Amino acid sequence: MANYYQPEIETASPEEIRQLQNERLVKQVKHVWDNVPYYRKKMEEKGVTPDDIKGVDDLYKLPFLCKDDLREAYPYGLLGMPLADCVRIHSTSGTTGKRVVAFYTQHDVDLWEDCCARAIVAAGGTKEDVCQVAYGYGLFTGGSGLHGGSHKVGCLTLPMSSGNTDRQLQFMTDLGATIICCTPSYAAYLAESIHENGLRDQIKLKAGIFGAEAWSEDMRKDIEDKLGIKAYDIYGLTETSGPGVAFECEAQTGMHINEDHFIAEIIDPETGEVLPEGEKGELVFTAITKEAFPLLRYRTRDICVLSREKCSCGRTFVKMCKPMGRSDDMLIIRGVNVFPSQIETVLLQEGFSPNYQIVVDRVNNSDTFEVLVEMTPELFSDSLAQISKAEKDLVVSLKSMLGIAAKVKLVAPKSITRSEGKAVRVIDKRKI
Ligand code: DLL
Repeated sequence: MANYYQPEIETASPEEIRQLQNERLVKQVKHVWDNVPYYRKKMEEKGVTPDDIKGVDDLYKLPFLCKDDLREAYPYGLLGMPLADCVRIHSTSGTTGKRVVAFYTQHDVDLWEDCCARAIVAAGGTKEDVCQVAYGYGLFTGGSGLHGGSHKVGCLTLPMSSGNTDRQLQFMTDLGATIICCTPSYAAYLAESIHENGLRDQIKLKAGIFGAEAWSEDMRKDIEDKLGIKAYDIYGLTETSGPGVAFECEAQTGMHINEDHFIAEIIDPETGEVLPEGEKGELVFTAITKEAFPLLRYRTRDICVLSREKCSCGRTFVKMCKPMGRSDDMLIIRGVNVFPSQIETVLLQEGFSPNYQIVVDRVNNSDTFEVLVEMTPELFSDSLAQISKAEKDLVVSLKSMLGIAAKVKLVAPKSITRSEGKAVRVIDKRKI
């Protein structure tokens, strides 16, 4: 019996949910104290022991974790279980060369898939549905997460992975997919292709579950109109398992956070102070059921507002709004997390100066990504062939660091405007 089906939790009273969180938090803090020396040291430095944490009200006493901690503790330093008990990793970009690696026990995978199953059920999914998973499979969490969730609901699962649009459309029409899971930008692209190919009458889609990047209400309307579906948002991050930390219901007024697995806080990103409900700030998660990668007070850098207003769907889990931006400089380009510092690392390794500019735009619902880099004076006086070779080499090095292709344009020395204050490294022309 799939254990995602727990309507009694999704609609429990806030007091019951709080009680469950209190119990799970106390247990989790003890688990981390006993098994994660890196975090135990942080607690000791703050003068906190597990005895000080009696419930959610004491959460503020615990130290934060952030991406830098993950880098410092890479790869095994935050592991909460023996490696022999872990069955999976997933990974995403880190702030510099080191990637974030998250570990899962079989129990972690099960709970994660339950969370994704809830998202599919909230989008109207049942065992009668054909669910096309067009998020990337592999190190990225999108494909595996929704795939597992789809199995738990009992849908016929089409494990398409991302890309290969012709094949996506063929399976979508031939097998009568009723639910599509992918990034919103890919959904918009699929919608366009369906129109161009005159396939609108041949598709049976009723719902889409879209996340991993920011998307606007306008984009939602556009996709819904073009595909004749209801488009649901889904949120998550690799560090907290992946998609399914929060999901939208039919009310489409924010995403319910799976509070039996995650405690959410909103903090002031400057001071770290916890903000009252309804205020805008940085979203922080404490994972209270994860065994292998049990992060406490993890700073997501996503800027958000939480709301406990009664939801018409009957679920009582707190809702988060669509992320409104980030408190760091991470960009999400074609669904891939990119940090300017990664680009800087490559340029310095390849003998360039750190004078560069990243230009991102969205053309035909797809992200364009260009990096302008100043040539060294020596290269500038070289032949065009050598300059072109240097450009090609940089494309390869950047692709290997970032995991996605950037267009590289080498420009004359000192031609990128110098700033008197903060350098303007990123020109993001996308309207989100
Ligand atoms: O993007 C996990 C995911 C996969 C979520 C599929 C939803 C669907 P990461 O690659 O680690 O994990 O990136 C996490 O992506 O901190 C947000 O900044 C952003 N993000 C994720 N979902 C949304 C969303 C996956 N629905 C980072 N809206 C997060 C806006 C989102 N931003």
